Amino acid sequence: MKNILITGGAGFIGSHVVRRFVNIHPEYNIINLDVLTYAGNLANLKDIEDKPNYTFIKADICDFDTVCQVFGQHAIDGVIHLAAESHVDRSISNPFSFARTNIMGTLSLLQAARQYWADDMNGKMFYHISTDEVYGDLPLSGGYFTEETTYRPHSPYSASKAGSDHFVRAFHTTYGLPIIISNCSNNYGPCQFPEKLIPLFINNICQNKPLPVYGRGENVRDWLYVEDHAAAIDLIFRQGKVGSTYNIGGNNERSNIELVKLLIQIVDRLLGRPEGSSEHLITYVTDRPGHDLRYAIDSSKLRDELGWQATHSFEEGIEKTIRWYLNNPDWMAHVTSGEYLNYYNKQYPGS
Ligand code: NAD
Ligand code: TDX
Repeated sequence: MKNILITGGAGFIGSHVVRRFVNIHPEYNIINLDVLTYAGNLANLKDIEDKPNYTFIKADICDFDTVCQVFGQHAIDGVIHLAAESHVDRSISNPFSFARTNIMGTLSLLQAARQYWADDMNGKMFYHISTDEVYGDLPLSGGYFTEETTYRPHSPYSASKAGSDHFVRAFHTTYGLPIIISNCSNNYGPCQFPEKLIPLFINNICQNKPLPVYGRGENVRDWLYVEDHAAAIDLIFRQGKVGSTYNIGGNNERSNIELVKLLIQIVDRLLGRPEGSSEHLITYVTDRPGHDLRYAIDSSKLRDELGWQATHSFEEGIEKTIRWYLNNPDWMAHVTSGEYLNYYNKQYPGS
């Protein structure tokens, strides 16, 4: 039985990763360590919280002493590190919290792993979940990020993720820590905090609120269904080559305005409104400073080495996602009211 520490497991991607590991890997004890910021929500994991191979710990990855205690008490064999400040707009208004959590928090986990595994690194693994935004951006005319693309982060968020990636690689080179990094494109799916484009706009369309499209909506993102990302993480964690980087992408580029019109079309249809009637909600607003123009991922290394491929088409994934938000109005209401924070802070008092 191996003991796997998953950080940030109460967040969007983390909750899908935790559920997948708890349900399909009974050979692992999953320890979910999350401080429950505004983005962490244990309601995302209600269905698995009583499983015998699952433990939740409310703690801050920056709290080095507590992280060391967790390594010792739970005899951690592997780490899948997702805890982070993840929203680009927040990083523009408050870069300090991004440097603290994403860089110092990652360093705290690396240092604990290095100390705890010092006598025997065999079979151990420190896996950092990172983003394609570390590579900067691409022109609309073409090109793809590969694992060899030079780092050129533009936002405080991507700079902090680039910094954490560099620390992870430095611990491999300097101390021999067994590490893997994956850099993924934009995820979408159930349980994403409604500050990100897709859940924010689905909610606003339902409520007849304006849809704030930055600039002219020409920026392009490569969208991947979150369960396909979780499946890639599972494969890379178990079969990836130590010291390697893997790019993960959806091979599914859309301009923001194209995506917003598709969301409107589907939500209108599902709500019984004339399709496209909510387009009047589109409101062009001042662009995000330093807004990356286009992301596109070449994930052929992951496909060729480990046989991964996405199983959800965009049409299937986006309809499934929209139906989930429409069928879970209580989740959205609680998240937007902040009620869940009060509830879970009572259950798990602490920092
Ligand atoms: P999220 O914001 O939904 O969740 C982050 C989680 O981390 C939350 O549960 C939060 O409580 C926890 N957390 C934050 N600070 C913490 C701290 N100091 N100590 C312990 N826990 C803390 O993020 P997400 O979108 O699920 O992203 C997860 C990871 O994947 C991040 O590392 C992000 O950079 C990366 N990533 C995200 C995307 C995407 O499209 N969302 C794409 C590529 C990579
Ligand atoms: O209100 C909005 N209006 C708008 O036009 C919001 C919230 C976003 N946008 C644009 C900005 C981006 O071009 O939509 C696109 C997607 O925006 P976000 O959902 O904020 O995602 P992005 O900035 O691309 O970053 C995401 O993908 C990579 C995640 O938040 C990161 O954590 C991940 O690393």
